[in-house]
Parts: sequence; structure tokens; C-alpha cells
Amino acid sequence: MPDALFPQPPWWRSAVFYQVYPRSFADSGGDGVGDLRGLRDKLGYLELLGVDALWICPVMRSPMADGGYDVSDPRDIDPLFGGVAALDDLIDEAHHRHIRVTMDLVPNHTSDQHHWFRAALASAPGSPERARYWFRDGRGPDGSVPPNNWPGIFGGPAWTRVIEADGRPGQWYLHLFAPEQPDLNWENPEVAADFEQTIRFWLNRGVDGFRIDVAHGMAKPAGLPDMELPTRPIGDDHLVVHDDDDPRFNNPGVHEIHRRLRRVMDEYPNAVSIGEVWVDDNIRFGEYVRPDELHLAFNFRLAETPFHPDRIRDAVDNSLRAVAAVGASPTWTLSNHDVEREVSRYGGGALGQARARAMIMLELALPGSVFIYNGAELGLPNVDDLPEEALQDPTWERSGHTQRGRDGCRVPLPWEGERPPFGFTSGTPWLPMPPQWAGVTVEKQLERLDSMLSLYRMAIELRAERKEFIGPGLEWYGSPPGCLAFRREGGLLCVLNATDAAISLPAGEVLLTSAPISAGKLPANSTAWLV
Ligand code: ISL
Repeated sequence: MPDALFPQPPWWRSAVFYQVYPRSFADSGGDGVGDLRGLRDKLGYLELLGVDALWICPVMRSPMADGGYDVSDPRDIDPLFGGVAALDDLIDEAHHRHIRVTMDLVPNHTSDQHHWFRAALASAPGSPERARYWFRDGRGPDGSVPPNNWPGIFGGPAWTRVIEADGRPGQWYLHLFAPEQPDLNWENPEVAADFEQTIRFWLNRGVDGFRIDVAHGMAKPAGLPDMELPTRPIGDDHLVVHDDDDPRFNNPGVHEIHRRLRRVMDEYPNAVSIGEVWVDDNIRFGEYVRPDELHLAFNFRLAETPFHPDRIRDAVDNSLRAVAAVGASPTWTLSNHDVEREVSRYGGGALGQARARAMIMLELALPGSVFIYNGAELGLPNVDDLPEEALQDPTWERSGHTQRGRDGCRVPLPWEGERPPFGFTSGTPWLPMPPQWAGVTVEKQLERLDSMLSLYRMAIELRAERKEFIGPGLEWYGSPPGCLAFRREGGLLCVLNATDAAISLPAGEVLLTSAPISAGKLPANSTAWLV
């Protein structure tokens, strides 16, 4: 029993989080875009799935130039998602069902429609209004060359020139993402003070924590020096578009920002902060989750790893190592709204499905917290043939129509029925849904024990209930080539067969397998849990 000597670990250390991309989850209003009432209506489903907490992608007021990651008022909910009342209702209902609610916050930038940015545009160079952002004069005799050579993450330069009050082209402002997302200047005390106010605002409304967008951003290097431009082409899948030495990200000053944020979080003892940290080096990654910084940080190694046993083992080892040094706990994720869905990444079709089943079991067997991206539990593939006119990710325009961007992993969820929009909306979904998803609706998968959804339900339930999943430790076991096996402190043995032939299992009681055992053997591309 937990007592003062053996306190219960915080809930988030082993929680299963479910990431909701609100536009795509469930629409209650018939406008084709998912909303918070739609989400509330589906909480029974999430309770059945067994998740402990939600991470809801941004729902604050926004002109939606980047699906809500361009926030024009951080202390209001956009009417498109149902306004603040809908969030209050969602929190009540979720808590009633013992599901915690965390929301996305975007501290690195605002929308260009935020009143601060509008004031900055209306004010003169050098004014306090401009000092909340990064306005600089251009280079060259007429200032027509951007202040430095930084490219934006979505393509094109990271700078846009403004028209001054006299009607002439004037200063430039920095935006690491779209031009509609000007970067905030965190050296300005007003910026930090405003962010603190936002955190308190939502925590006081009952939110259980935050996912912090671009948590390795915010701080900028002195003098905004030019960067070495990547020689490698930027991938279409949005993975690894910069390295650790990129001056746009991961500057040392970011840690003071996180310490400040943590001091506020500590006033709310059960609340959690989870940073989006795209940092490869283990030591530098670990710095973000020191005891006085973020509680957790996303480790994207598994989401970047192909279905290859050595690479998977390496990803697991490095993810554990990165947090062990600072006493933090690990996080695991196979996909999110920025990357290709895992079924497609693992080869698509039946093979991709089998591997995704194997990988969710491997992931749920690991110590730490697990993040499931909505639709992964249905085994949805990426939709790579969306018509060009449907594409909405700013990447499409910014790259001059050379990169399709991330819409393919953001197609709305199929709930029921035989035809699009499969109960997602009574209107026209904001992205078209493939007719062949008729076979993978929630309705159909709930009926079948062998569905991806049933596997998720069984695995999450076992993970929550069996004592064999207890403890932070993990020990690798000898295993045949092409296979992986590890044992948890509590006694769970997890075996992954990444070969293309069936293997014999070690002795023990089989708790669950991702594919049916045949003639006593574990099939290719599958995982078993034994005790
Ligand atoms: O730097 C990256 C990878 O090495 C980028 O992936 C970057 O960190 C990432 O794109 C940031 O993503 C987040 O902020 C974006 C938003 O479009 C994404 O959806 C969000 O997850 C801008 O707010």
C-alpha cells in the first residue's frame, strides 16, 4: 500500500495517453470538422479502450492556418471546436469516467492574427510592440535580403517582410513555421508572464496538464547567426528535418524557460507537462526532463524506427538511457499527427498490419508512458492519394507543391456504417475518407476479437491489471537472430519475432499474442507476452 515511505508514483509515469486530433475525431455539429462535443460523445469508446488520459491537439482560438497550431487567443476555445463551455463539459465527463485531460499549448509562436502581432505590425520598428516578436531589418542595400538564411520547417524562408505604415516594404519577422506563425521573443518578460497566465487559466479550469509544442524551440541564439543548410533533401514525412546543432532549435536558454514553467506546474501537484523534444543526443534530450524542468518528453525514436529488430532494440535502449541519467521516466510513441502512420511505415497491407500489431504489444510492454495516436487502434493506414485540391497542410503550399505534407495521417476516423463519412459527421468531412475503410470502422472492429481494436483493448487491460508489468526495469534476454526478448522486473516476458518464419516460444504461460499461435509457434512479424 502506498504510504509516506512508499509513495504512489505519479499517475503519468505509466499512463496510456490517447492523442486526439480534434478536427478528425468526431463531429457533433455537421460542419465536417470534429469538435469537443463530438469527443465528449465518444468518451464511452475511450473508456472501453482503456486509456488513462487524453492529449488534445490545439483547440484554442485560431484562424487554422496550421490546424490550430497558430493560436490567436491562448485563453479561449475556438468556436469551431465548441467554445470554452464545450471544454468544461468534456473535462467533467472525462473525469467522471476517470480519464484525465491534457491539452496542447503552443509557446514558440502565435498566430499572425493574435492581437500582439497585429499591434506589432501597426507599430514602428523598435517599438515595444515589435519587441514581443523577432523583427529585424533586412540585409542588402535596400533591406530586401532576409536577416539570415534560415529556412522555415514547412518550406520557404523563415522570414517574411512587412509593409510599414508609409506603404513601403520594411522589416522582416521570423517564423520557423508558416508565415502565419510568427515566433515569440522569449527574452521579453511579457511573453513568459503571459504564458504563465495561460497555464494557470487552464489548470484552474481542471485540465490535468499540457503537451508543450516545440519544447526544444523558443530560445534563439544570440545574433541570429546563419546556419549550415542541410545538404540532405527534406523528407516528405516530416521526420528529422534538422539535427542537434541547428541554431533554430535546442538553444541552451530554453532550459530556463522550462524551469520557469515547472515552478508554476508545481503549484498543481498532479499536473503533468510533456514536451515535444526533437533532440537526438541522449544527454541533451535528458536535460529537458531534469527534476526542475518538464515532467516528460516525447521520445520519437520508435516513431522513426523501421521494423528491424536491431534498430528497435537500439531505439528502446537509447530512449531508456536518455532519461535514466536524470531520473526521469521514458515515453513511447509509434506515430502522431506529424508522421506517417505506422501501418504504412511498416510496409502497408497485411504485413504492415501484422507489424503494427506486434509493435503496439512491444510498446505496451515497456516501462513508462505510452502515447497512442487516434486511429492507430483501428490500424488506419496513411492516405497517400488525397486529391491535391483537398490538401490543407501548409507544407503543400510552402513547398511549391513538392511535398504533400501531413494530411495523410489526419483523415477523420471511421465510426460506423458502410460509406464515407462513416458516422464521423453528418456533413462533408474536411478531408475525404476512403470508401474502403468500410471494413475497419469502430463498429465492425468492436464485433471481432481478431481486430486491431480488440488487440489494443486486451493489451491495455492486461497492462493495467497484471502485476507482471510493474517496475521501471527491463532486462534483455537472449533470443534467436531476428527476434527480441526482454523481461520486466514484474516478470513479464515480451518476445518479438521480426523474422519471416515462425519461432518456438520460451516456457511460460502465454498471456497474449499479436497473431494466433499455430502448432505451438509464434508466427512471423508478431509479438507474445508470457509470464
Ligand atoms: O523539427 C522538427 C523535426 O526535427 C519538426 O518536426 C518540428 O519540431 C515539428 O514540426 C513541430 O511540430 C509541432 O509544431 C508545429 C505543428 O505544425 C506540428 O503539428 C506540431 O506537432 C508548429 O506549431
